[in-house]
Amino acid sequence: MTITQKIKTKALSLGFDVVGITSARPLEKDFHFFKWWLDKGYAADIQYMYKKQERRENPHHILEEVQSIICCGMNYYTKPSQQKISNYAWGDDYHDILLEKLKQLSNFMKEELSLNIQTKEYVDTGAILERSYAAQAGLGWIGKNTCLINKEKGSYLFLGEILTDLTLDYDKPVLDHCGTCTACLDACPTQAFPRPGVLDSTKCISYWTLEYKGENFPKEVEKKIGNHIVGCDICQDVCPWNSKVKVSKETSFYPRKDFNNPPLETWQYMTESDFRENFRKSPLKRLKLKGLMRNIKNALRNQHEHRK
Ligand code: B12
Ligand code: SF4
Ligand code: SF4
Repeated sequence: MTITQKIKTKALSLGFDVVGITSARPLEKDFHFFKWWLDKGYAADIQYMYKKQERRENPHHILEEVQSIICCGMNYYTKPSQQKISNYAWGDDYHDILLEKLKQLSNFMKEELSLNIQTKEYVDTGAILERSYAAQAGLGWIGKNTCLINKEKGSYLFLGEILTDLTLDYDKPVLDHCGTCTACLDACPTQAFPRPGVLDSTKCISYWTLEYKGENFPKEVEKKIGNHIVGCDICQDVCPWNSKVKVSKETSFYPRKDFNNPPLETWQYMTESDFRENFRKSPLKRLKLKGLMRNIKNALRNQHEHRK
């Protein structure tokens, strides 16, 4: 087995569902697309998207000697989403779970393969074009809903990567399999896609419920959010490539008690200490009690108006 094969075999045995490797060279076209997207205002007021641009442009600004990016994906699908809390947020925080596995993979390379290498692991929060490198590494194609989709595993995949100064064998990108389908574009309740493959965060429910920091939603978006509390999965739920997706092997992603059908009427009276207790290790922690309450109250208001 080559070193590349040993690394990939280990990644799969650690619980990743897909793994591919690509050169760490800058992806100029993707970075230009990213800049265009920012200039159009499609990142809304997500502050971290405007920072550390040199790192997004060239991963050498993260790890000077970087040669390769090992891209890993992990299926997080647990059940059809209830449209209130998005699938990704039902269990433990994916950042911690994937990061731990990436660190184990780096240790394997250093200790068991005795490689004298540098590594830097990221899951979501690094200023790196994650979907672009994952697509270069052959993990899947970028769908019209902007998600990375794998032909066998669908798009409910979290992405994480290891930057390393080791040179490895590289994978090739795969073909686009969206074809003439437009299911995601048609199903988006807020028309958040100005065109296929472009998402305007200022219209996306995921942005409003997760990233927007204001105390109340602007009047014109309140209703559009409907009964969503955390994120939104609609443009993935309708994708035919997710119709046969298997449930994740990672049990820590499975829904916690109450998450399948959250008792909003009781949740709205949650105290700080209830919040800390209920959402320990959960991605909902990031919303803080204030953000969760804003979302719950809006969802309840919309539910009541809908019933009238
Ligand atoms: C900001 C952000 C958001 C924003 C904006 C989303 C967006 N589509 O850009 C908001 C808050 C809306 C969001 C929502 C969600 N997010 Co998010 N998000 C990010 C984050 C931090 C940055 C994404 C980004 O750079 N956007 C800018 C646009 C321009 O980039 P992009 O869509 O990724 O496209 C890149 C490539 O596809 C390529 N490309 C695309 N089109 C074109 C066209 C041309 C011509 C070229 C050359 C290149 C090119 O270049 C782009 C730049 O790299 C990434 C983590 C990361 N560090 O990358 C996670 C990430 C994209 N999010 C993720 C997830 C899971 C979600 C949600 C499902 C969460 C939820 N349930 O609510 C939704 C999905 C909504 C959707 N349809 O995308 C996953 C996606 C995994 C996957 N399989 O694709 C990521 C990768 C986090 C992770 N590590 O797992 N997210
Ligand atoms: S996550 Fe929801 S609101 Fe955002 S683009 Fe997809 S379907 Fe539209
Ligand atoms: S729903 Fe159709 S168009 Fe949208 S990402 Fe899936 S295959 Fe592509």
